[in-house]
Amino acid sequence: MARIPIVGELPDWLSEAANLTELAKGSTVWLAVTGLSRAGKTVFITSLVHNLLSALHNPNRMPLLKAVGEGRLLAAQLEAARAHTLPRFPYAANIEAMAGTPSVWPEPTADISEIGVDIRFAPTGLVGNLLGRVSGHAATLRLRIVDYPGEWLLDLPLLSQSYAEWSRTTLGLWKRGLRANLARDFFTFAAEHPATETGSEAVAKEAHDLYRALLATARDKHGLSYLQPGRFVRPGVLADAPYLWFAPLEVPDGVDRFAAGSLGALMAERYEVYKREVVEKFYDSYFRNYARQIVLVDVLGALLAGREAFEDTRLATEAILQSFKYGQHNILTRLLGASRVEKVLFAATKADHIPDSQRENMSTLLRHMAALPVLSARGRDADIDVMSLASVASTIEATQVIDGRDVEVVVGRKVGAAKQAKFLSGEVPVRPPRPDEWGAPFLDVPVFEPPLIDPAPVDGIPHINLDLALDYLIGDRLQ
Ligand SMILES: Nc1nc2c(ncn2[C@@H]2O[C@H](COP(=O)(O)OP(=O)(O)O)[C@@H](O)[C@H]2O)c(=O)[nH]1
Ligand SMILES: [Mg+2]
Repeated sequence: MARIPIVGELPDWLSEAANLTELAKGSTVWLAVTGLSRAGKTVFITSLVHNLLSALHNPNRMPLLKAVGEGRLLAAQLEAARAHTLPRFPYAANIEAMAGTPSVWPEPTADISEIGVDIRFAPTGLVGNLLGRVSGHAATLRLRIVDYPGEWLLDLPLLSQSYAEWSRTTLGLWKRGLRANLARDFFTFAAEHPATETGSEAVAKEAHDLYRALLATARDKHGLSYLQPGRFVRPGVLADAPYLWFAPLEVPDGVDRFAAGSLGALMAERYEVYKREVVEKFYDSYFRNYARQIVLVDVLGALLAGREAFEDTRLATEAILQSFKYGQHNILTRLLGASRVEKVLFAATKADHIPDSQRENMSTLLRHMAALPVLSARGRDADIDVMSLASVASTIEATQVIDGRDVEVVVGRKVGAAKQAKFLSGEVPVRPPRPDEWGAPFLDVPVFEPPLIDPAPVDGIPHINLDLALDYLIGDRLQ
């Protein structure tokens, strides 16, 4: 008779599974994909799904996902459409766009969406032996992938700030550097409307419109990204609910309450509704399920956009990191209770823009941008790792002789260009550059046309490290 293995040898998730029959029927893992707009979420999910669906036909696409590399993948198919609570991620339309002639990048999307892939696989070793008795050796993992705007995570600090505190912090930031220039009109308005004046719907709405226009300009024209509240930038389905009609006001130090009927009181009331109805609800209804998350960061884009934009991306990345830290008296711990994010990968995207030798630099830079831990931290916080990847490799590597030296370049076709060209990237810095080191742009980052793609899930899409990323995120669930 076979000996019953000790429970200590089982992977964590299995000891939590109800029983083996349950496991054979399938378990579910949520993978949330987030990042600031244009970081590459849509392209990442589209390529990931396409490569998973293609992996059976072309295992060479995803060898570093161990279930594929070890030949244990048995099937992967899109989950049948059912009554989803979230809008469905437009995978088919995106693939069609990228496989067209000319090939185009998918349309940007602004709201949360999801898509499911059912993965059938042969489990390894111990689990496989146990499972073999109930199911003939196959297990199913349902991977539910969710795309949500990283901007929403920038709202976490609001939960521990009163309206007065938030106003002071926010306007303090807008008084510095480039931001001060952009915010001039808003400050003129704020000076004319102290928090103590009689509350007026019209003034509140005007303040809101001005502030929201300021956020849009900062993002679209200057590449800034540390912008709060997140829903003013990425409203999703909320669009223009009246409780959103608030904005920060000049609130003197020491003041925390406002007289009934004042403009400050009206703003504070809406701010509190926003926190409760939008921010808390997002964490409570959605975020708590997302045990595995990947945060995409366009490190190269931020470097190119210059010092202030880079510093803003750094601030935003650091703020996003806070959603994965669970201190003892942390607001998030109170909100989420026992549900915890287990693994987070911070990934520098679009690594196909630079030669292989620079990619390590790019992940190191990302690590330093947000003081990300060097090793995954065991314990209270989520396990965190950092890497660089390209969801859709749109270039190939080559060398070019310059001044008698071999220099690595990438070869690709810029969108709209007639033919391919070689691109030299220069050295990616491993630390955020010092203020005096900015000046000439570090890198010349073009928008490359995606490669030729077969819309049928057979050949897959060339990528860099997509399989490695997925193995880090869900590999333990495919053992
Ligand atoms: N070369 C290259 N470009 C990419 C890659 N991923 C994203 N991009 C570019 O970045 C743009 C924004 O990506 P998208 O996924 O729409 O960003 P989202 O706003 O985070 O969903 C795309 O239209 C592409 O031009 C990649 O892996 N390689
Ligand atoms: Mg998108």
